[in-house]
Amino acid sequence: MLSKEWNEWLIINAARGCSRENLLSDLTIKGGYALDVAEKAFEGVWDDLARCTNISKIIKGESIRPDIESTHNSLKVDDRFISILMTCEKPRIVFLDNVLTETECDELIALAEERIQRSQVVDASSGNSTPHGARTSHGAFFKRQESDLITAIEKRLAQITHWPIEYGEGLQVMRYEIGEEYKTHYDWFDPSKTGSSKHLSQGGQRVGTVIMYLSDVEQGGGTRFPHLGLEVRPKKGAAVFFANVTENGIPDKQTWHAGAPVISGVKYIATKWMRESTNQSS
Ligand SMILES: O=C(O)CCC(=O)C(=O)O
Repeated sequence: MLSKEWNEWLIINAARGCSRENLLSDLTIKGGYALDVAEKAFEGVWDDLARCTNISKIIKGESIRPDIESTHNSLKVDDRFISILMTCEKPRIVFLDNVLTETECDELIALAEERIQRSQVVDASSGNSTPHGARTSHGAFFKRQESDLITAIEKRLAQITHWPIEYGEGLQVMRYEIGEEYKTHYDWFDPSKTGSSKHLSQGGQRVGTVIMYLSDVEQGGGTRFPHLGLEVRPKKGAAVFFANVTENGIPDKQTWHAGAPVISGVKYIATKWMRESTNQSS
């Protein structure tokens, strides 16, 4: 445990954007703390910071994460009814049907196939994207509002989740063939990892995820949440939404999830990640 003075020093300097290396070096050399004590304090400071920045928004009645109004069993957006088939409060997960039409799914797949490449993951230390054995699918990125179809889908998602289009990352379509998967991971950026800073500085934390299923899959390919014993099975046109942060804005460890290996068929999904604020990189 750090003294009250050193803890305050750590919170202030982490909030100023000082690097992990410099903070740990000062805590160990100047503060005289053992490295494991300093590292533990450094990791814990991000929860404190998230609480501080979000408390002011909560007091003002502002939302700190996207969410779906689920008091009724369906939602009317534009010209369509979207069914709410499953909800969970903590972590916040909502399973929706009829989010996309068959034609929208097919058109998105066709667009993605023109530019599909081996999927990558964000390296926690460098922040760069790199191919990895944990994610064996192929994927295609689209710019925000790149075409009429994408704009229509993004508007619909913004209406459903009460989260502005500009806070979203560009849509990503992924294809999983037999045996391909995305092993367990979090969608939120870990603030204690060096590589996260470049992502967090462009629109903040990933506060929500919507995974839209573009194909039916004969066997396998579910979206699994191992901490909850929950698996969402792919259904063309359906979608699963989850908030990556708690109601206080803290990265939610319960959202540990995976795309299970496809056993038979081909799985296509479109993922929309939503940031805390305007995301200029998309
Ligand atoms: O393929 C899936 O079902 C999960 C995809 C996923 O985890 C993601 O896009 O973050």
